[in-house]
Amino acid sequence: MRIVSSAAEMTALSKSAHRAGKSIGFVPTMGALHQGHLSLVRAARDQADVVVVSIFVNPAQFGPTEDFAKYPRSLKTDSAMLEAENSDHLFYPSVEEMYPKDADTWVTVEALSQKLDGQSRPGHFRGVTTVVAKLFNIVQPDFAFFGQKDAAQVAIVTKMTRDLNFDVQIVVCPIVREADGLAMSSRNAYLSAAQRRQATVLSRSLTRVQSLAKQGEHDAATLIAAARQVMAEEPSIKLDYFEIVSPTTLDPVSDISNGALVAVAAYVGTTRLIDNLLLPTSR
Ligand code: PAJ
Repeated sequence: MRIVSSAAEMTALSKSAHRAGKSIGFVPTMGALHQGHLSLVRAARDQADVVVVSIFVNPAQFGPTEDFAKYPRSLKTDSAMLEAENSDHLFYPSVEEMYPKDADTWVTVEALSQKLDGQSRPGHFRGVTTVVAKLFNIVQPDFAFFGQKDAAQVAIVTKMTRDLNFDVQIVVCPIVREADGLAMSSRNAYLSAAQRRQATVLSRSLTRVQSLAKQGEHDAATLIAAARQVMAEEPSIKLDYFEIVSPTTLDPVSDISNGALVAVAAYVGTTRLIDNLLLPTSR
């Protein structure tokens, strides 16, 4: 696997792959890789000829009081994991390479960026869409792989890809969980042993909604109330939001019969965790 830190060199590699008739599968990440990330790499390996993974802790998507400085960075173990998955190229740019001092252009999906996590993380999705647009231009992928774990990010990147005519197919992969249900996340590393146990309440609240929905409860307000009751079982965890929305517009729905995205975000100590569940249409 080749580690590439220059954007121009990355683009040259992608162009030569395309000239050779090869398709490119791209997995953007911020590193501190776990099985969730690797599931995307495997999907890329299955679907494309050349697999490019990026690791870039993107300062533009962190708020001023957020964890940019302490975000886990582990290039050595990450690159060994990617090597073991037969990735072809690791794009690992510096902040200066991605954001030269005079950079002054942003990509924003206006309305969607204000919904769900966008409400409590102002500017977050502007940072995500700007870096993903730049990465798409640099890597020139045919397919780009994203995890359902970040459901709002999926909706926003899909919208950006359409609105800006990126010639990239977005492939969404299911959430990979720990044995006790906790969604895998690089941020789980911040949790103490006690917090790690408490954190399972997020997935338990979603499971509760899922079983009530299966029993025929279609009213979103009733489902949210039941989920909030489960969340209250861990009083030290501070709920940020629990919402039932359309997976594409991220607007609340009052009835889940046409399918819905059930999304939760909560603070476990100072660590913000998110999780979600896609309910299928029951009509
Ligand atoms: P990061 O949090 O590193 O996640 C990279 C990709 O891995 C995202 O598409 C995310 O949804 C996926 N992922 C994370 N945990 C997962 C899990 N448990 N199961 C399945 N997929 C999972 O998301 C970002 O980085 C950044 O915002 C990025 C898109 C790289 C832009 O900076």
